[in-house]
Amino acid sequence: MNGAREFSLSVSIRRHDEIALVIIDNPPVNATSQAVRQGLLDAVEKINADPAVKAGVIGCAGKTFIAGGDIREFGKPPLLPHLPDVLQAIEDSGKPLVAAIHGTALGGGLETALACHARVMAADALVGLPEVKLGLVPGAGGTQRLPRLVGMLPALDLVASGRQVKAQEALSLGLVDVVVSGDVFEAARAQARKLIGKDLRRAGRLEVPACDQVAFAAARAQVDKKARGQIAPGVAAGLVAAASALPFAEGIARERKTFFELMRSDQSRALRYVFAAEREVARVARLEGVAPRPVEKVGVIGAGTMGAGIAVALVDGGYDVRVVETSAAAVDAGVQRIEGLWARPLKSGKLTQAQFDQKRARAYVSADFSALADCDLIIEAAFEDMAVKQDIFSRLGALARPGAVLATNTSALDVNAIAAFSGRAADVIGLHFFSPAHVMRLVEVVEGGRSSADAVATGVAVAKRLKKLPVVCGVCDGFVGNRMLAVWRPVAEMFLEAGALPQDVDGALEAYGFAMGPFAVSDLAGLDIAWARRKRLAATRDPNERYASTVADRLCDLGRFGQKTGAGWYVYPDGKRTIDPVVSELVEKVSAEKGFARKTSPAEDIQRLVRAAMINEGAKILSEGIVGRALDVDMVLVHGYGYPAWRGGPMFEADAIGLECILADIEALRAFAGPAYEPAALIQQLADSGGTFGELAPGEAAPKNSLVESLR
Ligand code: T1G
Repeated sequence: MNGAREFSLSVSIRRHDEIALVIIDNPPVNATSQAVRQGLLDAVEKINADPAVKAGVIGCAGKTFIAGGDIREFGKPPLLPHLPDVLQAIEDSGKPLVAAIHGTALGGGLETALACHARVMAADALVGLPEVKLGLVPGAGGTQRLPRLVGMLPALDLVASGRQVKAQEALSLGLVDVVVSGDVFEAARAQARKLIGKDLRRAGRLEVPACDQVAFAAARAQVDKKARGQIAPGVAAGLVAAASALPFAEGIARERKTFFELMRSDQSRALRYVFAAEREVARVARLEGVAPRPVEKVGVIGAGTMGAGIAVALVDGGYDVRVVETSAAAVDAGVQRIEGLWARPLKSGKLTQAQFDQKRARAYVSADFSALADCDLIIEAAFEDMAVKQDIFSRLGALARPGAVLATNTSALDVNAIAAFSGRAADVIGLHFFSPAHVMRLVEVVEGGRSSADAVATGVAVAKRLKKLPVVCGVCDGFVGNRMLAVWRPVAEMFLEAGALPQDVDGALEAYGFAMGPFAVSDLAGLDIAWARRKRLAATRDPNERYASTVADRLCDLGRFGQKTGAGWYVYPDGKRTIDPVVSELVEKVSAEKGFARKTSPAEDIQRLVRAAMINEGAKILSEGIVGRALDVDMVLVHGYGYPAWRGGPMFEADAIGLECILADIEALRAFAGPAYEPAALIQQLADSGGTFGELAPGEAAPKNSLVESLR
């Protein structure tokens, strides 16, 4: 190494004194693609071959340390050199090597740092082993080096959860040696200088610290329970256990073998699809090049549960917010609700009092409608009643500044009708948040028939700034998510009439991987919302359609609206979901009244028919052009309705299973649930042609004379 600076494609070495600085520069996130692995290996060799160099620092250009293996290379034949071999060379280096961590050191990135002889971390950086979130396990020594450095229990937690760790916690765990708020490279150089001539701490050669076996077994059992059908966390826990049972080299070999097995698994394929879809979903071809309108000040109408959650999300996203209520009492209640949402992070120390005060000051709540006059975006989150919306949007049409985007958070009403009230429909969109709005990532950005492209692009841009997932969709009853729910919830109810009890259906769907079964969810959300919708639609319901909500109606008649009334499909003594014999009796009674001879349904039947209902409706949504891509439907279900991410979403799963099989399930569903569940033409068509939902080009499923197309 002669000059002060040498380059490979993505890795360069800079040297001013006896410390060499190895800089990885592989945008966007410095993933360990082949060129990086080769460059790192060359750098270690050069450092060790150059007598003028006494130690090295490994760091990255750009906004982050290595964020992991290159996801684009996954599933392809691995190219030499392999990352575990590169990291072994780093660990075995005769000269000290120190990692300088900024941004997010994740997966293979943290594994690289673990192979170094010391780690220096910027105070605002994050580290973690998120491989389980991609259905994988760490594949470059993470499961073997981490327990040796931090102990078995913390390693189990980090590897099995995939969570990201802040600098202070990393320091106290012994995961890093130094945390700095200044120049991380300078601090790493100083650390490297200290190690010159010393015995180096090589993680792979350390003894695994002793651990309480009972506590470890309990923690492993907890991991399995939490995984709800996902394989990777339990497998990762097993590899951590192997660290204390096997010599390091054998542990590494087992980890590597397991990594490749999981790479080929359906679950990993699904989770990698979800990772890509989460990033793709906000890119909508027809909005490309459309500049969003600038937004700084946002109005929110209504400070109920939704309005307060939206206001908090907006302030957290850095907007100035004007919340408007109808009376002084409602303003007080709204202020309390908003403050309440920040109270928990304040209590846990996630927010300081100063930050709380600052946020609080950015949400101005009043009963003065004219406070909205200079807002760039106004989100209406008032009562779900067309007359209320009419009043609000006609007033907004007169009051809002020209160019302001007017959004409704309606989940059930016609956005086109609401837009018409404003007299400026081009400015109107739907922004359908999910409750709790400051937590849930999904936002349906509803494009009305006359919404202008830049108003829609503004909705997408604002959702992105809130770190949410915007799914652009057209107008239909329930948009994507509630429309899907409106077809699969009745199927769940039909199983009650046929012989199951709520806990059987919930149990089957929770075993499938749903966070909660439909009846538990309904208790959480409140039975009264769906009840109101059923009553609203009663007049127009097809009398030939099978009606399966009788039990739900009777529960509502009894005032059992779910958790908020202490009883619904279940009862909640001490807050714990508990089976209620009263509900079992009611279910049996309704079955008898309707003439059903009750018999139990296998969990698999429940799972397959509920899934078939979702896929069928998803196909109709695509055919009507309500969304452009199958991934839009999947993102709504995974992020809004607890569909297990490791299954990819209903449309991805349908493709993976094969549409001929799905078609057979939908036919079985129609036989069970009635003619409303006729197979969608699109599925028949794709099954005949051997096509898949995933291969459809954006909008291809929709005929050119679809509603959205014709209105555009
Ligand atoms: N490989 C390739 N591209 C990646 C990538 C990766 N690992 N991570 C992100 N990108 C792309 C992403 O697709 C997007 O590109 C752009 O970078 C910005 O990402 C052996 C093998 C790092 C916290 O799981 O968590 O290591 O879509 O929009 O919000 O054990 O990306 O715009 O074209 O997300 O600032 C483990 C995954 C891999 C980390 C940045 N690592 N990435 O978030 O930007 S497994 C991960 C993230 C592994 C070893 C195995 C986040 C981020 P495009 P972004 P961001």
